[in-house]
Amino acid sequence: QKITVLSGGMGGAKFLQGLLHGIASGTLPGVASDAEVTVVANTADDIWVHGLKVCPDLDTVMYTLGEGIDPERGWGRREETWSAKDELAAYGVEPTWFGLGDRDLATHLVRTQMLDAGYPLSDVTAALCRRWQPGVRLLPMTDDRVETHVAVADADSPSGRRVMHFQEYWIRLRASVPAETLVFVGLDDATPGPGVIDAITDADLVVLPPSNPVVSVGTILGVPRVREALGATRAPVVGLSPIVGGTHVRGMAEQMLTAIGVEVSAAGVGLHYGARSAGGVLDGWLVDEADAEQVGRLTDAGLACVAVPLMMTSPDATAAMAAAAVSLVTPVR
Ligand code: GDP
Ligand code: FO1
Ligand code: CA
Repeated sequence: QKITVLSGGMGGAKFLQGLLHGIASGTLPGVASDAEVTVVANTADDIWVHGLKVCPDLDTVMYTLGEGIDPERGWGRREETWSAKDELAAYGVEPTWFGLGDRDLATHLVRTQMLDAGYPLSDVTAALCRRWQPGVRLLPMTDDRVETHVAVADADSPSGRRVMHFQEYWIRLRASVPAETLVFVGLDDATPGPGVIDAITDADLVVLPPSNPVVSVGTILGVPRVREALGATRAPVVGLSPIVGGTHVRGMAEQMLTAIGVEVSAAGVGLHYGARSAGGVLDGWLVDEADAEQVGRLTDAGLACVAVPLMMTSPDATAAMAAAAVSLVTPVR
C-alpha cells in the first residue's frame, strides 16, 4: 500500500508523525503495517541566506521524523547553539532576523555544496535523509527554484508597496501587517520533482494534511501537472482542515487565506480545494468538532465530510485523525 502526503512544515510534519504511529500500531482501518509513505514537500519557503540554501519545510519534516527537531520551536535542531548567528550579527551582516543555528548550518552547508556540485535538490534531500532516516520517502515538489514573495503596503516607498521574501514577512514582520499580494516566483515554470507525479498517480491514498492551504499545499498544487495528477489518480484524496474555529491553530494561514480572498474557515478551505467531482482536488474533508455546523455546506458541494477532533495534541490523537481520514474515503471492508 502506498500513501502520499502533500506537506508543508510543522503542521504536515506533526501529522506525518501521527500517521506513521498509526501505521506502525495498526490502528488505521485497512492499512497494513508495511504501508509506504511518500511525502511531497513544499519548497516555496526556501531561501538563500549567507550563500546557503535553506529549505525549511523539507528540513522540518526530515528533522521531526528523524527525531532531530527542536520540539518547542518546531523548526531547526534540538540542543541548538547560535554562535555563528551571533558572529554574523557582530559583523553587521544581514539578514540578522533569520536564525541559522550552528547544528542546522551543517545541513545547509552539505546541501549547498551538493547543489554547487550539480546535484538536484531531490538527490540532495535523499542524501540528507540517509542520515535522518525519516521513515518516509521525502520528495521536494520541484528541483527548480520557486520562492513565495509577499507585497505589503509601505508609505515610504514610491510605489506605495514593498515586496519581500515570505520568510521576511513571516519572521521579521511576524505576519503582523496584511499581505496585499502573494507572488509565487518561478512556480508556473517549475517541473515536478522526480517521482512526484508518479507518487500521486500510483498511490492508494493521497492525504492533504492540516498544512497551510496557501503557502504550503497551495504551492504544491501550483506546480504544473500536480493538480491534473490529483484529478486523475484512482486513489481517494482526503484532506484535514488546518483552520479550527475560524482561525489557524498555529502560524499564519489566516493572513494567507485573506490575501487570496478565501473565507477563513474549515468550510472555506475545503471549498477552496474543491470536490474532485467538480474539478477540485478532494474526495473527503475533515473538519474539527468545533466546526461541525459547516459539514452540510461541504457535503452539498460534493465532498464526503465529517467533524472529528483535529487537534494534534499527541501521536495517539494525531493517529486517530489519520484513521478518521482513511475511514472517510475508503469503503468498509
Ligand atoms: P509550516 O510550513 O511550518 O507553516 O507548516 P504547515 O504548512 O505544514 O502547517 C501549518 C498549519 O498547521 C497551520 O495553518 C496550522 O493551523 C496547522 N496546524 C498546526 N497544528 C495543528 C493542529 O493541531 N490541528 C490542526 N487541525 N491544524 C494544525
Ligand atoms: N522561524 C522563525 O520564526 N525564526 C527564525 O529565525 C527561523 C529560522 C529558520 C531557519 C531554518 C529553518 O528550517 C526554519 C526556520 N524558521 C524560523 C521557520 C520558518 O521560517 C517557518 O516557520 C516556515 O518556513 C513556515 O513554514
Ligand atoms: Ca512552510
